[in-house]
Amino acid sequence: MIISRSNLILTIFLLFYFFSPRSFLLDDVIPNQEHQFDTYFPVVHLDKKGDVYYVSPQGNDANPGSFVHPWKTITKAAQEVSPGDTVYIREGTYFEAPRFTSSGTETNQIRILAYPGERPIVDGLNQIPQSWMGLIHVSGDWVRISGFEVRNSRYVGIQLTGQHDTLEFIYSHHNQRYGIHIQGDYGTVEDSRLSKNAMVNENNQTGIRSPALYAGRDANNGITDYAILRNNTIWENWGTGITSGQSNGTLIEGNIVHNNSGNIKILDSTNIVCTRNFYYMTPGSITYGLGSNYGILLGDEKYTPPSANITIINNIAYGNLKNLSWYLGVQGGGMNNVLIANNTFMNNMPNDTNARNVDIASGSHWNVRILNNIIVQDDSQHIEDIPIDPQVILSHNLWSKPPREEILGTDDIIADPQLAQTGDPFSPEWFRLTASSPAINHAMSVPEVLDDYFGVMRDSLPDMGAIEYFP
Ligand SMILES: [Ca+2]
Ligand SMILES: [Ca+2]
Repeated sequence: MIISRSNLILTIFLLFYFFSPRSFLLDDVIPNQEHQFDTYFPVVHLDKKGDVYYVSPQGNDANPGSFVHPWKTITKAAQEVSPGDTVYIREGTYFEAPRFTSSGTETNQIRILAYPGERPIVDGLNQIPQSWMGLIHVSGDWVRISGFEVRNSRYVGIQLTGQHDTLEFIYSHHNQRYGIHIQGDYGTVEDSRLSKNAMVNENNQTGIRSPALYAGRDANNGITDYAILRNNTIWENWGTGITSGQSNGTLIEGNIVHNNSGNIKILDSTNIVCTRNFYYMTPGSITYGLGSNYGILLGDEKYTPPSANITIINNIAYGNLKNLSWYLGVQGGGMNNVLIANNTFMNNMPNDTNARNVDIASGSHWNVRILNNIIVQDDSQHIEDIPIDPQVILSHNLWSKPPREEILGTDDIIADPQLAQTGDPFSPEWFRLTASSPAINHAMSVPEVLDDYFGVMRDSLPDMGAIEYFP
């Protein structure tokens, strides 16, 4: 008789089950069927994928860390976890600064998860941790943390210095410096919320505008590679919303970034893709007029590395000081192989003499392409301040009012783009094209732009702006 491996495991399990004392089984059984494991055997771990532990404020670190007898601190869990282990954190507030130094593997991540339906809070009371550390600090690789609220860190909310670490469903707020800092390579932050970070600059009192979400400055080699910052909501931070700085290969995708001291900053970075983000300023918001309130700001500060290969496509910007800008840093330089395509840039901050909708300083630019954008400026302010430079190529843009003659391309359109402008202006739907929009089918094909803001594939005659029109 041939017995398959899974049948053999099941047989052994059943033998254990029926011939074991029952108390032997109860402690580690997952009490909630929402957790799906390929093979979960609570006692014998014949096909071991890792242990499951629990932490609760009502627990005790002398306990075994089971559901019935949980640990008390996340710090204890951090000391005990091995590859493949899962730790569920129960509801409550934890006043501690756990450090995850153990590494998982690609197939056996270490998972630190909020218990389903519960939201554990890690609170630093503005007293911990020490400078340059995260209140939750991850130096191991392949660690996944999900569902936490992190607040009042004396420095960083969560810091990732290992590789392949992932954060998801995090709410990081009221931290003194960064909300989340990815330093190690292949870090991911998704579906998270960040607000009221850079409290050190509350009401613009210090000028220390620490980013809420920051990818950069790998402690190992200086450059943070391949961070993914995706589908996060980032608002009312006293520093920059998102910064990619001293990094390579960062993907900034699908974020809603609004009313930060500045919204998105890309500097000292190579091979960056910034796509499908919606970023805006609302008059009357707490940061409005404090700091510089830029939309996307490009430039270099450290020149390690000098920025190059930046792709900015399918974004929607509304009411920023400058919806897109590049500044000349102290060491000079220029925009190096930059594509700015199929964005919708609408109105900059009113009544600000520094405001420009699209503002690019002169520099030693190379292969800068500004294509298929919709640029709307409803008031009398400048619609562009772009250098007249053969390396800055403009084509197929729609302008609501004329740019300077040298900036106007032969296939450009000067017209009202006829945006929907119905419902909430601070929602992407407001920026959809209507049926008679002159932007429809008048973009040029750009290989880098296959889909639109909503991730919908564009048709064979692409439209200008961030959103493809479908009747
Ligand atoms: Ca690196
Ligand atoms: Ca079309």
